[in-house]
Amino acid sequence: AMEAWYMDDSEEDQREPHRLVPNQPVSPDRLRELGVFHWKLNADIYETDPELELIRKEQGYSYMDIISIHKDTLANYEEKLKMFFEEHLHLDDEIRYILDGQAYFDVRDKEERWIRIAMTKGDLITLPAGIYHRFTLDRTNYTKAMRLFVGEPVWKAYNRPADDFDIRQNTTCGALFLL
Ligand code: KMT
Ligand code: NI
Repeated sequence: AMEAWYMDDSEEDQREPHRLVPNQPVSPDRLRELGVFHWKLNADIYETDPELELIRKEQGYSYMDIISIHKDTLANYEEKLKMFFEEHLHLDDEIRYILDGQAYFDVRDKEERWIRIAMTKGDLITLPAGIYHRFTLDRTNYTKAMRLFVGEPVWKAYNRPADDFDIRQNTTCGALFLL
C-alpha cells in the first residue's frame, strides 16, 4: 500500500523522507477525509490497461500526457522542481499516475501539518481542488508520471497564500468562523 506520514520540520534536503521519530503514519482513511484518493495499478501495461481505462471513463479524465522528471529530460529542471515544491493550490483536482521511479506529494492536513505521501510505480493519486500541496523528487532524482485532467488542462498554480478563492471558503471551519 501507498505509505504516508507526518513530516518533521527540519531544514535538511527536501528529497529526504523527513519522518518523525518515532514515525507517525497517516492511513488511507485519513487521506480520504482530506479528499485525497488513491488507486494501485499495473504501470507496466498503462498503454492498454482496462483498469486505467475504467477509472478514466468513470472520473471523466479525458486528457492525459506524460512528464519525465529528470535533469536530462525536463527543460528548466531546477526551476520547475523549485516551483513544484512551493506550497500552492489549483482550482481543479491534481491527478497523477506514477509510471516509473518515485516521488513525494506533501499535503496539508486540517491542522496545517504536512503529510508526506510516498508515490511509487503504479500509484495513481488525486488531490482535491483547493488543497495546499507541493511535490518533490526523492533521493533517486527521477520519476515519470501521467498527468490526467477532466477536459482541457489548466496547470495554473496559486502559491500560498491563496485563500480568497471560493474553493477555500466553503468549509465547515470557514462557515463557523463567519457565524
Ligand atoms: C504540481 O502541480 O504540483 C505538479 O504538477 C507536480 C509535478 S507533476 C508529477
Ligand atoms: Ni500542484
